[in-house]
Amino acid sequence: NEMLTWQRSGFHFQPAKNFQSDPNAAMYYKGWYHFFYQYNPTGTAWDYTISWGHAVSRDLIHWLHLPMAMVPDHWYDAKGVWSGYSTLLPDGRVIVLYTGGTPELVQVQNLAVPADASDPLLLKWKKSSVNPILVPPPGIGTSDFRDPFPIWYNETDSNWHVLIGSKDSNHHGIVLLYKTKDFFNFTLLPSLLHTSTQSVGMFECVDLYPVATGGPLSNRGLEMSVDLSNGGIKHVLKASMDEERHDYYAIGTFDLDSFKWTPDDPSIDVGVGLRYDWGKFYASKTFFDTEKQRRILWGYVGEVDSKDDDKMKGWATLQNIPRTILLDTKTQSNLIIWPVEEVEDLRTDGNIFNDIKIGAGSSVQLDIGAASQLDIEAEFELDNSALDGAIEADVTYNCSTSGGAANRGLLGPFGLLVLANQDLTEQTATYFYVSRGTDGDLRTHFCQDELRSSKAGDIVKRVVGSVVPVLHGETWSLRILVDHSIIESFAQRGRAVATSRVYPTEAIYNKARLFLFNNATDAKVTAKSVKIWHMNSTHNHPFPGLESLF
Ligand code: DQQ
Repeated sequence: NEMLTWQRSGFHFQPAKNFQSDPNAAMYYKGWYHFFYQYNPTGTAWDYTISWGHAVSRDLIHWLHLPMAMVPDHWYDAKGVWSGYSTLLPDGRVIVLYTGGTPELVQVQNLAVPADASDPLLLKWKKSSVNPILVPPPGIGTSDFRDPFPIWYNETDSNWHVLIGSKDSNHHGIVLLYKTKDFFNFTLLPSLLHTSTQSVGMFECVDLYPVATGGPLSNRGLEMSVDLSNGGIKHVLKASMDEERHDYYAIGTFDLDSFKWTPDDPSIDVGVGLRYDWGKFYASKTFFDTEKQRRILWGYVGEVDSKDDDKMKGWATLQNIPRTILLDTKTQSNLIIWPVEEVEDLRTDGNIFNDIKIGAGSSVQLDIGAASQLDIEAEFELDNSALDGAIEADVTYNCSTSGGAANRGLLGPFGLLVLANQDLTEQTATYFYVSRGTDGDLRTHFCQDELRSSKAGDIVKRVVGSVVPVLHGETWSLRILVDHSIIESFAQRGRAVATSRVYPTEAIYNKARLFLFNNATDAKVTAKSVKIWHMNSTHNHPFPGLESLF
């Protein structure tokens, strides 16, 4: 039916059909960005036929879907070619390490290389004859040993280093570290890279990478091999919590001598503190883009509708628009996560609105025509008199327990209603909620309210979000990518992110609308500027000449 058809994305990464999940590996190789991901060729949900899907792009936005890179075809991956990572070795070779499920469901690590390294499309992959190269070590559960990542070379001891996530007997997430010179003989280091301070369970899809705290390097991504001796470098450790299903990161220090990573603040360790994304986003990975010297993050954005609906659609889950990652040099305590600049090439038909006053308790429709594929940048100001006066006794606001955008405070909520129908009975609200404590300090929450996003049943709807730093003199800013059933929102130029999957029943096709809203009881809110672009679709852009290859 047309409601389900409408849900397919216009410009997000999406194979023609079936189920996709974890981004497995990405790299720039001989002129192409390669993307590998968990793909089920036989159905719209995860099962043991899980394989590696593969696509290439010139710009990280327009994709050419290629045949699967790897499928379960050996005993050591009979129950699935699970997640892993590709590494571009300094000599130009490419290797892939991945987890295989054995017939007994033991998780083992395997090695694969391109069958023909001169092929820029890397169409064929060869699994190593010595697989599996790693089996679970004593004391580690046979189904708690997966997702090798990243692999980097350490010149001081001429070894490759591989991280693998697991959990210990106290239910703490742990990161094992192996060294190898030949990807055949491995040494497990006696100490762990990290043990989570809290009992958060298995660490899936571990990632570790450097970021610069200031100076010229802080505007670009860094490779694992960056020289640490001059200081000014921190390391981000990230893991996916397989019970809670969220991706957490923490900023800390990586000591190359002891091979230990220590969080700056143990109370916001991996698993309890910062998230890449407060909405739906999982199993993410970064890669270093050698072409543009940036670190890029990808995660998959699962469905929150029913498995039956997925079957009817014939597909399930999306990948986010790839995001660049930098350390926030102003706060030093969070990352800046922002859609890659290439997505802006899809912008067309720009609309700019300036200085729109939104009275307390009102909404303003932005007349832009059909609003299913948009890129929005909005900046808000609060009236000074309201800001000076308002003291909110209750500063315990929390997006997820707040009741959402319908719940009024002195200085919020205010923001945008996307994928809304005309009478606003269907809408997703992306908003700020500002409060001033008795200490005089302002606190800003950035939330996305899915509670009214669809009139359909059998959908998980939440209010997601977190506190976001708004520094002195800054306006409140939102960037929102709207693409049919996915909404990716960025507050304060990427200090906090929230992604939602939504399934409107009325706010679809040319009935999808866009509004500004202010539901504060007191504050006058001005939308200083709102820029809106309609976004082109990407799925009908084959690379001339190449389609015929397959
Ligand atoms: N998905 C993969 C695992 C990984 C999990 C299997 C995370 O390797 O731990 O599809 O979503």
